[in-house]
Amino acid sequence: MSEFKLTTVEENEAATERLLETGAKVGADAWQFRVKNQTPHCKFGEQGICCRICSMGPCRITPKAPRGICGCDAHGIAGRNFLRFTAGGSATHSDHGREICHTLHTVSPDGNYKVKDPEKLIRIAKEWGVETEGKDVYALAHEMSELALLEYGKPFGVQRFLKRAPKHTQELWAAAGIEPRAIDREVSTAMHMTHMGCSSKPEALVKQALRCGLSDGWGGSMCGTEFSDVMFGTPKPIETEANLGVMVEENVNIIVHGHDPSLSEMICEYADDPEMIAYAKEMGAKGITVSGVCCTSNEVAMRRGIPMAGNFLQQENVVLTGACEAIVVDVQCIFPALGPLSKCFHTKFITTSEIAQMPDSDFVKFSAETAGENAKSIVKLACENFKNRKPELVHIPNLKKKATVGYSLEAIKKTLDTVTNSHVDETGTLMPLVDCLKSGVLRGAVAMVGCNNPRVRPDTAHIELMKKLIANDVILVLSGCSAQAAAKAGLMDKEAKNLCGAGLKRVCELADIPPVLHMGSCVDISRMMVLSSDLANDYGCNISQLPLVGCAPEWMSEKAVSIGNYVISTGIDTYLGVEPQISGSSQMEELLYDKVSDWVEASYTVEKDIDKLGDLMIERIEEKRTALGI
Ligand code: BF8
Ligand code: SF4
Repeated sequence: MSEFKLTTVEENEAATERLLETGAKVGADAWQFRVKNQTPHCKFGEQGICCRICSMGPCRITPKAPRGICGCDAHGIAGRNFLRFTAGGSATHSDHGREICHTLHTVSPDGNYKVKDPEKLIRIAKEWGVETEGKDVYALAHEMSELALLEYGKPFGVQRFLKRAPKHTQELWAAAGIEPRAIDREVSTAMHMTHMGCSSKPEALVKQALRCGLSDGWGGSMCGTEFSDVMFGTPKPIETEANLGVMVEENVNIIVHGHDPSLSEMICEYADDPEMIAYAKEMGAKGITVSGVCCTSNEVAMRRGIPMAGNFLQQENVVLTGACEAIVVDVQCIFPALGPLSKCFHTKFITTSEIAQMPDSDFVKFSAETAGENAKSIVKLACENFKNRKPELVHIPNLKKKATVGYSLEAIKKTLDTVTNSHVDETGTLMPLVDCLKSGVLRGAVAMVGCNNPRVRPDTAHIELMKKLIANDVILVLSGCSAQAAAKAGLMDKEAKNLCGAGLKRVCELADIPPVLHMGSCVDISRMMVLSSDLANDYGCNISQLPLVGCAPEWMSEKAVSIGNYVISTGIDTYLGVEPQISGSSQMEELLYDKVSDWVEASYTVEKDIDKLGDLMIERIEEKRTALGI
């Protein structure tokens, strides 16, 4: 037991250095070099005070030029930029959700996609007031798919899933005028409001940013999560491994990267097909290994136990191993750099979505209707590419850790019910967690999410914060690249309980869980919203009163801002290690870091000193405990 040791960031960095040496031999570029070329960054952009939404500009705000040509000031410009940033993220998550809803429309008992969790489908149908009695499950799936797709464009009303939130939260949203209407409408309204000559009032822009975020978290992302579970199965705890060492030198290595599980599920299916394995052997390999990068990896890890090769800033590393036959991507967070990089090796860079088309890639158009054929042809292509490997370039770092993943809300409830057996009903409750919080066995919970960003030494903020929090009896729920950072380090190994305070350690032992729980991909932060709602209801308090905070210590994407906005809108204070691009406007800072809590009872805190960021979260958790009288 005492043998348990985390993989350090230094060990990961040494592995990367070694891979970059291979890269140097073949003239490969890498993000580490491009960061240097891009530093220092444009100050106007960093502060959010460059406006280029009309061709009278671009206008940049300086002490000498306090207004753009149209007269917009720094607050209006930073506010508009922030709202557009949010709209980009919300559109992206929600469109992913829409794809899932479309895929749901193709399900059939003998088709590419099936209903793997009919109970969940029926549960959501009942929630939406749809008659389920005596209905064929596939007919119901098609009906639900159409209803879900209407959530994107319905002319009247607000998102159906809002009803999952506690009454108090719903009332706050109504009072602030931020209940999201049709998902697409909130993105369109954001674009409209930020057109030249529309809104330049920070309050109005921030409110729409919250509403647009909510249309993601409680709309598009929630559809993505829920209907992915219906088709691919609701995650349950499952063992897997993480870090580059999951790639297998003698096998055909296929990396799946991106976000939409429709593609990766099919690739995994065919990579397991005896016919394909025989084909790989014919090509000189011993078998086929599929592993993942970014959120696609989270999706297939938590449903199939597919190993996780790495997170966002490790995507180039998988190619640099020289042992990657194909990196197959769908949408989002894919470096265009993978095209030229793959050309330095034998790797096939396979793009599959019209949404994410890139130079120097092989495009295999993937669609739900032809998914089986598409996946088979991609797996075949990868197998055939095995013989093109250059053995002298092959080096897979010998780093990997065990991880238990797959803690959907359903799985958490089931697992926690084992801690005490006094509150079990058929769906489970969060009462054991409430009891642990009340008694102080657990001090609180942190939802840690988000990306890597070269502005932060990759993974350090995630890992250091996690270590600090678990040592202080704070349990973590994780998603996205934060989850992968944890898994690579070993924090999702159940043995990591030895790094916890006495209370959390006891919970880990009793429930047989790791101290940091993998809740999935970034769209699955919607799971965390339902978790916090149920927890508040079970506790008998408001979400904002719970000893619970959100944290994105290394965030980088527009999606992360959309997420942040719906997390604070749900009443959860959110702590950031990277500053949003609004520092050029004192009014925007005041709104996001303070005043917004008048509407939603939560706000953002930014602190680049990671140790301090951890202290601030613990302080906030303790403040909330005191206010609750526990
Ligand atoms: O949606 S955490 S780098 S992979 S944006 Fe991207 Fe960030 Fe990773 Fe998933 Ni989320
Ligand atoms: Fe400049 Fe105003 Fe045009 Fe923006 S909208 S580019 S501030 S003139």
